[in-house]
Amino acid sequence: MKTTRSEQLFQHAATLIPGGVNSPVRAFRSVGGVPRFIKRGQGAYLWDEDENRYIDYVLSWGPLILGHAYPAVVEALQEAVIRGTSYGAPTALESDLAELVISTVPSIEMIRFVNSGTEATMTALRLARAYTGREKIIKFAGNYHGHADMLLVQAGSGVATLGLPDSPGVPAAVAADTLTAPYNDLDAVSQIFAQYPDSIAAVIVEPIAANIGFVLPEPGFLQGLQDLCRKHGTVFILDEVMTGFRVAPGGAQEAWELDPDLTTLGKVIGGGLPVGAYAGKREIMQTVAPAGPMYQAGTLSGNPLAMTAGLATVRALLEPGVFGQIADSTTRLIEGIKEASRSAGVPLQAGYAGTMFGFYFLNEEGASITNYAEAKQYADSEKYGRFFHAMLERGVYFAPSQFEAGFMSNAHSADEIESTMQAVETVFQGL
Ligand code: HOZ
Repeated sequence: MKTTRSEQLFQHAATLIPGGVNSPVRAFRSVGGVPRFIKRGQGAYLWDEDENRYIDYVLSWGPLILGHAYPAVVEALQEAVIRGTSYGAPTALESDLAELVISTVPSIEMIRFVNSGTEATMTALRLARAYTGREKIIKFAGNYHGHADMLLVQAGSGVATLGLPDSPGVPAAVAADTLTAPYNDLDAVSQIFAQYPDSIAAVIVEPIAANIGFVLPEPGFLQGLQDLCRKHGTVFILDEVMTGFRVAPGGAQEAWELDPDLTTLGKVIGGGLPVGAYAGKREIMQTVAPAGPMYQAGTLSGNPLAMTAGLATVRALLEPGVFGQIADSTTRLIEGIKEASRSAGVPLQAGYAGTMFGFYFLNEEGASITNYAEAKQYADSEKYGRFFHAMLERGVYFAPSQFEAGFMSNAHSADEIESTMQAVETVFQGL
């Protein structure tokens, strides 16, 4: 496969941008080699600058649930852009998207749009602290909630991929109020509550630990967290930036019948443009300025292009049969990969929920990964790197890290799944 142009572009970018990328996992550090510089995307496919074509299971890290350049989204954006790109003043579009999200995600009564998932989680925590008058928060080891200071503690995603300790530059005083527990360990959370019964402002959790690979919640874990929060007057924040509109149309909270106080969203609700949101119970959301005293603002928040792309995406996704078809493709792919791993004798842990998925190559037959410590212990990153490059050679683009999730779109037809499976079966034989 010719990659000359990507190599040249990467070398040039590295002289201008730290590591040559604007987000660390994109640099291929954990799998080695040169990141592909992308020229265009259409449907289920990406083309790089050397004109190599790939079936894309990264999908901009989740947002593109309809595939690249989905016609209804492109047309809506073309119509919107000639009316101006940003007004810094309210629009009807913001209420249209707000109504759509509120009517689809069970627990949400009010919503505030921001520009990224990082902004959403950071502000949801400020809100929880303002609402409760408390300062401590609980997060889970390996859960990634963006890169705000108090959340870069035992974080996942790029931090896990690069094997970084907690980031320098985070003041110890800011991190001191972030208490951590292992994911899927309710007893550890109970112990923290026993130690600080009236001081915890919020528990924030990824319903699926999807920034250390893909770890599903064990039965009762999320409900148990919600119960502990209710008991202690703590705000329960479900971080659905990845799972929102992906695990089910109403997110993980619909799938597992949860009622979080606050929800954070991003990715799908922006249809590929920069959007985040924090949302939840009216009583708590009324604390946000100018309705209440907790301040948060943003020049481009709720901008008309992002709202337009989000509306077109969510409307198309909610058309009858669309979500189910994407979920069926996910099931077919992952069940196929599991079957192929059994036939080839490759120890693998694979999982999926709705339209997202992930798999680990295990370095020990029979090992099971339920949290970050186990992911670090049992995930064979070297084997993942070989698999990743062999798939890339065959025109299939999975995440360039064992510690990231995969995503399916409406554009992935039976043909793309079939081609992917043929490549997987061949590659597994040589692993
Ligand atoms: N935080 C994203 C993965 N969970 C990576 C985003 C990117 O590199 O674009």
